[in-house]
Parts: sequence; C-alpha cells; structure tokens
Amino acid sequence: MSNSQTLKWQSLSNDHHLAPFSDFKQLKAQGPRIITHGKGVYIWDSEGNKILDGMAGLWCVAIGYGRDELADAASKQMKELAFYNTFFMTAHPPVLELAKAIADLAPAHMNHVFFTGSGSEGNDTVLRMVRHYWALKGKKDKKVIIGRVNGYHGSTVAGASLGGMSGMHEQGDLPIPGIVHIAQPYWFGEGGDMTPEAFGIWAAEQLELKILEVGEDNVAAFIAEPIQGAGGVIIPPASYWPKIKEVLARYDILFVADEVICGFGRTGEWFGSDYYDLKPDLMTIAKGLTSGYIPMGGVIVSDKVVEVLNEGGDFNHGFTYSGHPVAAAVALENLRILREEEILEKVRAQTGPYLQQRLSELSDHPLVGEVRGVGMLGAIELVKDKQTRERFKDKGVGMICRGHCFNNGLIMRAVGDTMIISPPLVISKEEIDELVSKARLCLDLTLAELEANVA
Ligand code: PXG
Repeated sequence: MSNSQTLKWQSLSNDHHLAPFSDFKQLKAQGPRIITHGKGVYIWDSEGNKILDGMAGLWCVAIGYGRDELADAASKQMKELAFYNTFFMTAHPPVLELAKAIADLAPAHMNHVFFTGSGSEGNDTVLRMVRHYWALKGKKDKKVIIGRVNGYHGSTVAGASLGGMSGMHEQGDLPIPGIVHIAQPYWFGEGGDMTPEAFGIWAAEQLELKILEVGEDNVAAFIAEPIQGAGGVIIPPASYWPKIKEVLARYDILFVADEVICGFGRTGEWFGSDYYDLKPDLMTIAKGLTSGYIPMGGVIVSDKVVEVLNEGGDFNHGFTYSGHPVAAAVALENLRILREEEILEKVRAQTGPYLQQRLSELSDHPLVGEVRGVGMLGAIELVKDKQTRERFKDKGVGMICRGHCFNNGLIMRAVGDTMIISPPLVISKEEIDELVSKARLCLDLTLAELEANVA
C-alpha cells in the first residue's frame, strides 16, 4: 500500500497530467512511480526506495545526479541575465562561450553551432538547413532525406518522420513527404543466416540502392545515429560504417550524425562519430550536453555547410530558447566537469571495459541470446532459444524483466525483448557490480515467472 503523499501525487497525475509515450488509461489504472530526488547514480521514489538508474534519466545524466556546481551555474546566470534572445543581431556571453567550447570538442572540420531547446528541434533544424543548403547551391530538387527503419530522431513532425518508428508513423499521418527509410543494421534481430560481417555490408548497400532509386539529384542527406539508442542499443556490425563511408564518398549528399545519445562521452569518445571515424556534415546534439539538468539541444555544422549558408541571406529559422543563457551556463559547467574530472578517459580506459566485461558474463544465462555494448551502452537480448535466436512469442518478456528490475532497485529499459542500459558516465566499478548482480537476479526472476506460467 502506497503512502498518502504518493497517493496524492498519483491522483494529481490522474486528474491533470498527460505523460509522454504513455498509455493514458493504463497509467491512470496503475499510477506513476513518483521520483523525488537523486544523487550520483541513484534516484529515490516517494516510497523511499533507492534505485540504481541504469538509464541515466533518459540517456541524459552523464555526470550523475545532484551536482551543486550546475545548480550554482544556473543560479548565477539567472541573477546576471535570466533570458535574452539570440535573434536579430544580438547574443550574450554564455551562448558564445558554449559555441566555442563545443567547437573545440567537435571534429576539426565542424566549428559552428545552431542551438535549439531539444534533440527533436535539432532534427527539425537539420531538415530545414540541409534543404536550404542545397537550394542555395541551385539544387532545389535535392530535398529527400534518407533515414533508417527503427531509427529515433525525436517526436516533432520532422523528428518522428526522420525516425523510422512504425508506431509513431501510424499516428498523425507520418512520415511527411520527402523522407524515406532504409533497413537498420540490426544483425541479431534481422540478420537471418548471414554472418554479422555480411549483414553489415548488405545493410550499408541499402543506402546506395536507395540513392539510386530516388536519384542522386533528389537526395539531400542521410541521417543516422552512430549507435541506435531508443531502437535497442543497436551496434552495427564492424563492416557497416566503413561501407557506408564508401557509399557516401561516391555521392554528393550530406551526412547527418544524430549524436543526441552518443554525444558527450557515451561511447568513451566525445562523439559517436569519433568512435567510428565518421566525417559528418552536421551533428545533432542534446541530452549529455547539459547532463539533462536543463533542456538544450543543437546542431553542430561543418565549415563546408556554413560557407554556403553564409552567402544565403536570412536563414528563417530559430526558437525563442535557441541558446538560452541559463541552459548555456549549465552546459558550460557540465562540459567543464566532463573535461576536468577526465570522465571520458575513465569510461574509455577503466569503467567502460569493466562494464562490458561484467555484462558479457550474463551471456551464460538461459534467457540471454546476446550481450553487446560499447562504452556506457549495453543491450541484453532475451530469447527462447539461444542457438537459433528464436524469440518468445507475445509473452512480453522484456516488460516482465523490466518489472522485476523496477521492484529490485534497478532501472533497465525494455525495447521489445531487448533490455538496455545507459548508466551515468560516472558509475563506479562497485556500482557496476551492483548493476550486473541486480540484472542477473531479475533475469532469474523472469525465467522463474516464465516457467511458472508454463507449468
Ligand atoms: N535523437 C535521438 C538519437 C534521440 O535519442 C532525440 C533525437 C530527440 O530528443 P528530444 O530532446 O527532443 O527528446 C532523441 C531522444 C527512449 C527515448 O525511449 C529516447 C529519446 C526520447 C524519448 C524516449 O529511449 N531520445
């Protein structure tokens, strides 16, 4: 039985809150879990449960919860200049200093940033910017953007259209015209009898086939996450990105890396594009930029694109909160902490390899078909048959496992029957041990529940 304060908050939810990506009726019946505070890698709910947050909020809280420095940076900036816009020939110190700090971290050929309030707004910006770029080059027909099935690029009309989530496309008549999708490089789920290598080549060849089908003169850009996050931490076979690079080099189209999840250290490098040695023309950013302490997103733009935009007159696009001074001050402090505490170095050399080694030990579990990961990203595939990769049919095994995790003090997400983790980058070895032993316990409980249901 929940305490009275929890019940009060849950009734506020029932009466007034429409939550994102939720079945409203189910949410009303069950009531949301109320998260009240956080420290380091832990969050607490209103029932007093301490929970290890294996998802860093929602792929966000890189430096962990409860860092006073970020609160102080926000407070100081609010007192100094709480808001001013960056439209119409004005700017303020935090936005300029942040643009420089990001340019210093980005690949050498990318030196400018267009700020937004979120990752979705970043990808809306991408759509308008790449079409504007080609129009300025006298190629108005180069408008089509190629995305990938099961890619995630946000929830605005452009974001959801660029993404390849069928459940999102079904609502609101999406995708909008001018956006097409190719297969994802998801070997475990879709590779059939092919080796991962051969499947990676096949998936990359789909890009070339699509460019030829649409016509190079009509294609503006290809957008992809270096590692798909919301789709299920899909790590492409080693053959995939090199082959995609070959294809991109043959055609005159722009490449957009959506770094909303991979950016700012998740792979142990500053960007997923560094990890895979990609050379994007644009990179979308959000989440880890501020560790989620305050909303902020943006697009990092290469010199090649900026040179063309510079000659194009007004770019009629922007948001009230583009480059918000408080968000910029918080982001600057977050980046300072990531740099000065050498958090990426630790992920790369110590905690990332340790997490991957400990997670891989779960491969011996009867339910586990594959464990994969990079840096502070991991996925565990739940299957009926380890050898054939056959899934359980309609059992909702992922959700069963997720329920056990919730009840045992671990946040681990389920994407279908793929369990995923993306903990704060500051997670220690001891906390990784706790995460993995809780994950194993929950796998055991899931298996026991499945067996009990069969009996
Ligand atoms: N691109 C990527 C790669 C993302 O992961 C966005 C864009 C959109 O960012 P905003 O800030 O507009 O939400 C995201 C967001 C999930 C989940 O189910 C993931 C996201 C958002 C909501 C749910 O894992 N990622």
